[in-house]
Amino acid sequence: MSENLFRTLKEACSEADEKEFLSSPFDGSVSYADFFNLAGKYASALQSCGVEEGDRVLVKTEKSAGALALYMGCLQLGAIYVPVNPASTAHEINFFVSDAEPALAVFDANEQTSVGVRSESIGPGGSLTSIMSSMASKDSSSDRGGTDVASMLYTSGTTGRPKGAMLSHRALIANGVALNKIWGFEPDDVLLHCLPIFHVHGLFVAVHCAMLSGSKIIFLNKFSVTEVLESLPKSTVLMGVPTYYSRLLSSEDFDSSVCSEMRLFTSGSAPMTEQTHAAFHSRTGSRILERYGMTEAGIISSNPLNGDRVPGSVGFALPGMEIRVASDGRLCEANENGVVEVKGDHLFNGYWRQPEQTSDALRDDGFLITGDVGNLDKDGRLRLEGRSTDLIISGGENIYPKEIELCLDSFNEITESAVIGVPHHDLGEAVVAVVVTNEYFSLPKLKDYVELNLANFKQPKEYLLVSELPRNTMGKVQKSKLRNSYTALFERNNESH
Ligand code: MLC
Ligand code: AMP
Repeated sequence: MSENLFRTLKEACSEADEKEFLSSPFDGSVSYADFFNLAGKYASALQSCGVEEGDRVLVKTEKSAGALALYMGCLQLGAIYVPVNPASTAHEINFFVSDAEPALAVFDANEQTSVGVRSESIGPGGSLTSIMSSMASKDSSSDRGGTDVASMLYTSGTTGRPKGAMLSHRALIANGVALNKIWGFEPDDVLLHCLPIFHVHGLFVAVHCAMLSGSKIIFLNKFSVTEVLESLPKSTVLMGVPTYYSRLLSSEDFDSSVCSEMRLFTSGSAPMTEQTHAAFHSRTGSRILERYGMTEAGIISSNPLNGDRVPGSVGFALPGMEIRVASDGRLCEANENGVVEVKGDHLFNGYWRQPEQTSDALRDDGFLITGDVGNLDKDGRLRLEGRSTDLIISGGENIYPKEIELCLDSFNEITESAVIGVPHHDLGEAVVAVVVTNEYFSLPKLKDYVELNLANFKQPKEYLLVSELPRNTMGKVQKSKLRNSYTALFERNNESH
């Protein structure tokens, strides 16, 4: 098999040519042939803008069929695709640009952004769209492949500074091929796609899985209960984060009749509660297949397609991946908790220009330290029990408290802050800021300041003003105490949240 991701995907769906690939309420219907024609035009347009093999192309756009074709065009040209959350603030974008040093930054046409590098835009009236329209579709594709980087995705980190995880052609092919096989994708599958396309989950896991079988994708711009309910009867597979499933369950219109064609529901990116799993089964008769992944490692483990899908477990290591659990420098016994470490074909190449952070994340024998706490049973089934870092996962988005605290502490009227994740009925966890302020403090002014600096999903859902933060004898803030104190803040019966 080719070690070039573009060629692998194109060859896999070569027989699908005239078949519908994307069906989107906004962008209409796009066949596989149209899609690759568009990707080739984007590849030509990028080249005419001076983008060369190995250059980074930073993309901050809303989800659309055009944005997906731009991704494919980058792969065809051999440029490194760097998608970022469209909710990112100017402050965050400036960081990504200074770190990734892209040859080109691409925005939506309605966004006026000056970032110090060449910028173009897509969508109606977009400058890159206009260049692309007059170009011939590129025939050839780059020879990059194997360990060459295909895409770089920013992940937040304990230092508060996002790091670019470099993902190679080989790793993305290995992960896509393994998932396509174990989840039993067939050409007549219809994937209902409502995930964002700037993450591993929505971009690689979902899109590659479908393309590798030449399957159709119903491509929604975002998750909405109403639109999902409309599209489910025409779909066979849905991939989601737990929030999608709890939101569907809160609708009375969601029942087994809308799922009559569905053969697979998968969940991941955040823990799914056993209650949601059970409620879903009793409502629809289907068991959600939970799997576990990470930007740096793609999908690591999965419950079986055929066989027991055990609630609370994230299943077995994928083919080509090894999982072990370690504590205090030794391997744990069966069912004993420790930190999950993984190694195998899907692992990233390291963090962009961060050799120290890369070596901190890896053991000498190449295992990645995930930071997740869990245990393996004697059959190799993994169960996750928590995290060794104070990472917050809100609606499937990762947020490191440090990044929020740095922002809060730079606001003049805040003396100190501690940011925690608190259980939330809809998002799984919600960001809460506990702050000590001086007498001139104004909450509306703080909120304006935070809005300017942090993407919306990172902004605290609640600010709690306290006179001091609890500290241990070493002076370290006791976040577990704070988490315990505020654990019921967003309980369902608390109507204000
Ligand atoms: C939006 N908001 C969030 C949020 N998303 N707040 C906290 N956490 C989030 N994730 C806030 C906005 O700031 C806004 O606030 C309000 O919610 C409404 O915004 P919205 O855009 O309309 O929200 P909504 O569409 O409801 O989005 C929520 C969501 C979405 C859960 C549907 O975030 C989502 O699709 N998440 C999936 C993330 C994902 O794909 N993760 C995969 C990571 S890869 P206000 O105050 O303005 O109203 C990975 C590896 C693996 O982890 O294993 O897969
Ligand atoms: P990200 O860095 O955005 O790729 O997020 C990776 C993290 O998401 C993992 O380290 C886990 O903490 C979490 N995660 C992914 N899948 C699951 C799952 N099924 N259950 C619990 N946590 C998960």
